[in-house]
Amino acid sequence: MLEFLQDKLSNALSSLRGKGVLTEADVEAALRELRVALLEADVALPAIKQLLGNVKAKAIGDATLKGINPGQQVVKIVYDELVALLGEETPLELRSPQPAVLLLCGLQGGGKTTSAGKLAKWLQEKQSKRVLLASLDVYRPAAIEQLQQLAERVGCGVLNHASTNPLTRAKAALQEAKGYDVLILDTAGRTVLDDALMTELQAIHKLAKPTATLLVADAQTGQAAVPVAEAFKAAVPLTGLILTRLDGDARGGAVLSLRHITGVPIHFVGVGEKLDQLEPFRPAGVAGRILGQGDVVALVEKVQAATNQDEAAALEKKFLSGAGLNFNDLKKQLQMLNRLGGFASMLDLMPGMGAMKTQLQEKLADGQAEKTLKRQLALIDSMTPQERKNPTLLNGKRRLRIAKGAGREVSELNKLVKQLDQLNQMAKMMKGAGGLAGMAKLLGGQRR
Ligand SMILES: Nc1nc2c(ncn2[C@@H]2O[C@H](COP(=O)(O)OP(=O)(O)OP(=O)(O)O)[C@@H](O)[C@H]2O)c(=O)[nH]1
Ligand SMILES: [Mg+2]
Repeated sequence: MLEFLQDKLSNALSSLRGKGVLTEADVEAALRELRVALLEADVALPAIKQLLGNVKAKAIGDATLKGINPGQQVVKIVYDELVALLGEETPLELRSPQPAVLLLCGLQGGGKTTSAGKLAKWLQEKQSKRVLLASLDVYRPAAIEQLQQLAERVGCGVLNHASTNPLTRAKAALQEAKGYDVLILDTAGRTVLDDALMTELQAIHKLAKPTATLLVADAQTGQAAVPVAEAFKAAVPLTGLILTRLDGDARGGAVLSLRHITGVPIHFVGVGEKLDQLEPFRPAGVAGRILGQGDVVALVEKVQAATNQDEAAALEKKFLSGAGLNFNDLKKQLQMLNRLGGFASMLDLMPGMGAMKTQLQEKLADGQAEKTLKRQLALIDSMTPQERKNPTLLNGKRRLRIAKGAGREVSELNKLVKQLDQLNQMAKMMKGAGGLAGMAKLLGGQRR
């Protein structure tokens, strides 16, 4: 589902994600591409404006995190804004005097009746609710039978009443629903311009006093769904949305537009004709799917959570100055790596690291890297403050004591000392060569 949006947005951002240095012009260009992509996906203009306005402000205003490049950071900003546009995850609220009444409304063929059946199944299976389905559609031939058949397949209750007056049927349904947890009212399809049917919907609403009034909208209609939703919202107090046909070749515009424009949450999405093809709407998951850059988003989140950016900046500055790092510095670096879960999980997340990972797999297997990290930290902890500050103090005797204190072999400590030496040699070399970019790369963070 949503492949169209995914293709477009991925393309728009692909030029950014590898960029180590990002100018304002790069951001502008990416935003232009995003705008075209969103328009092509049939997202409504107000929603596009909101999204891009926020992305721009943040992309230009945010300081770059160490450990990721600016392009990756912009991808994360777009992701966050997509999530914001899609709204909070809002489960359908059923708390009410029994039974909770769900009123489904929407355009002809939008998927109301199918969704009523799917919802009944979902409520019954996932929430152990006793559900009664009632069709108030007395206009379309066989509409009542359609719901009856669905109820049989789900194994839930269904209104059995001969009246052909929607309000009489609604009354009967409310009566019959007394032994149930949830009553789902399926209404007749309508075209927005049909005043008579809108008036009828209002009368049903007044009578049934529903716990939730849900608009069932076809995602394939793109931003045409927007005025429809507005018209329904003007007629009855909508509380939520069910978006259907997200499985088809829907360009996805409705998904991004409707929440923003109606101000009511999307509770469920229909992803197929089958009865179990209804999913609770998860904004974060959908944003990830639309963007198709889950790896980058996860990486940025991990780095944000694990690294102390001030500490990282100070370390980098010291490294670049050629002042020489000591064991305190190394410890900080190792701790950051440790918090990131070591190299193994970092490699999983780094774009383009797949090949390297296979090579390193043996080394990294069984959390070996994490274990090594912890041992190295133990060795550093076993040093005196003077030793940590001044690595040249580490003669044979001291090394023996430190290794013993940490319960490790001297050879492991020797390796660690060598590692620090190499780091410092590299700093000197780089300083001489003036290879700032290469050096920054070694630290894992690229600079503007
Ligand atoms: N692919 C797909 N088809 C769906 C989905 N939801 C509904 N449909 C199909 O859409 C068609 C119309 O669905 P209905 O549930 O009858 O629509 P309705 O809103 O009740 O229509 P009216 O009662 O005529 O207003 C049916 O063929 C359904 O199988 C969905 O999520 N995905
Ligand atoms: Mg129907």
